[in-house]
Amino acid sequence: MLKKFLFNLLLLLALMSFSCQNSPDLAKSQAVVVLTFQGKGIVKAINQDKQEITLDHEEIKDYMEAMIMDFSVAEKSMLENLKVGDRVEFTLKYEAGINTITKIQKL
Ligand SMILES: [Cu+2]
Repeated sequence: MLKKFLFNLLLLLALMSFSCQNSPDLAKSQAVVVLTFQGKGIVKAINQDKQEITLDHEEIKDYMEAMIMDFSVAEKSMLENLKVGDRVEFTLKYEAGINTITKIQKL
């Protein structure tokens, strides 16, 4: 009797952990939010090694106030023709909490 109870309990726990492990992961993978924003700013620094650019950017509509911050760029080559002081226009991709500049050009 006790054995059957324990078995049922274990079965229940197994089912619970199965559903708990799977449904949130599934929900997460289906709900990866990818957003893109357009921005403008001034180049403050370029770090080729870290593949980063520091921009003094204007307000990014529906996303950020104006500020100076570092951004990762999708490819190192995107930094090649830029220098400190350039005014730029950029496309920012937000995915799973990470910002990446996917396009940047001098204005
Ligand atoms: Cu910012």
